[in-house]
Amino acid sequence: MYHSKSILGATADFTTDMLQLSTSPFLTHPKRNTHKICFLIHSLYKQIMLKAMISTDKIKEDLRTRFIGRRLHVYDTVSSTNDVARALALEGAEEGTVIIAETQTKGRGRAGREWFSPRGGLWFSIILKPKIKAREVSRITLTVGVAVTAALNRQFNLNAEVKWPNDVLVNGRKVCGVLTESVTCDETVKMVVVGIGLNANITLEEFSRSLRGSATTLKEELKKEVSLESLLCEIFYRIESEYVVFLTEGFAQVLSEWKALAAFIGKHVEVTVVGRKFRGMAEDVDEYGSLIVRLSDGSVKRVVAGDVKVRIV
Ligand code: BT5
Repeated sequence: MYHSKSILGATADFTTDMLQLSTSPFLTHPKRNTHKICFLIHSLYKQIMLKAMISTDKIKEDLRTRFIGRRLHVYDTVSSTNDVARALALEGAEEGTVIIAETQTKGRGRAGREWFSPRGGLWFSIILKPKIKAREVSRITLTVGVAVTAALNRQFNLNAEVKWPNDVLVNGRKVCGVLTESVTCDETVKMVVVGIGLNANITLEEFSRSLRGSATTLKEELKKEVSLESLLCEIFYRIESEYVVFLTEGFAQVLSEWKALAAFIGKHVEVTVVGRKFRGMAEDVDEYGSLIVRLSDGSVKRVVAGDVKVRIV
């Protein structure tokens, strides 16, 4: 079943804009030509707006999954798709329900960091209800990282890599971030919301100066725009496949796929945990998704994903 709230929302927004425009002094100019020009501007604006919308119909045509994306809520603007997903999940939304927004006003990363979410990107959250323990939640982040990376490499022939704990990189720059949030009870997971932010049809000039050095976009890497709908379908398909493997066969296979795509295993890294830094060799990622770092004195530190930053030095 598909919901098209956003399409209606966008149409409503557009109508409002038109009404606002048509009450402007410019539009009420007596000369006919002015009216014609305004009409043309409106038509053009309408075409641009409709082109920019993510089409639920196109997604429906391409979808190859059993449950991820079968229920879809597409919005024009929300604060954060993770918040909408969480609210829907608490109201009983089914596993696999996806919430997509064209833009987010309060997109966030881990530890409340800001996530830049302009039009042209893919900002979406998936509701999952895995029967796993709370300590396994970081496995979901790694599973989704593998799936998004594989989708990018397959669709665009890129050399995307995963970076612990929640990034996907292209040419060493962040193209995607994953934010996994869960509701647990007595160490058992009740539901997980996986938020995925993927810089698709955005130019780097749109980013702040500070982000320009570390981020990239598909448009920048491929020198063209991509179909958001077919990319979404590929990602849904990959996430569902990896997720089912994780739940039915165990995490080992997904973890070995993750390691094969990992950007910095075997490299010297600087790790910042809640503001405190240390350096060492990123040796491995264990079965619970913790990073194993060997320090210069030979001892080993196990770093749990959380408010952690890692950079290659
Ligand atoms: C993440 O956090 O990378 C997780 C991002 C998840 C975003 C999605 S969008 C849909 C859903 N709804 C949400 O509200 N969130 C999810 P973290 O590892 O903490 O990285 C955050 C850092 O990435 C920021 O502090 C910036 O330095 C950087 N950043 C912000 N926006 C970015 C962007 N669009 N592309 C690349 N880097 C960005």
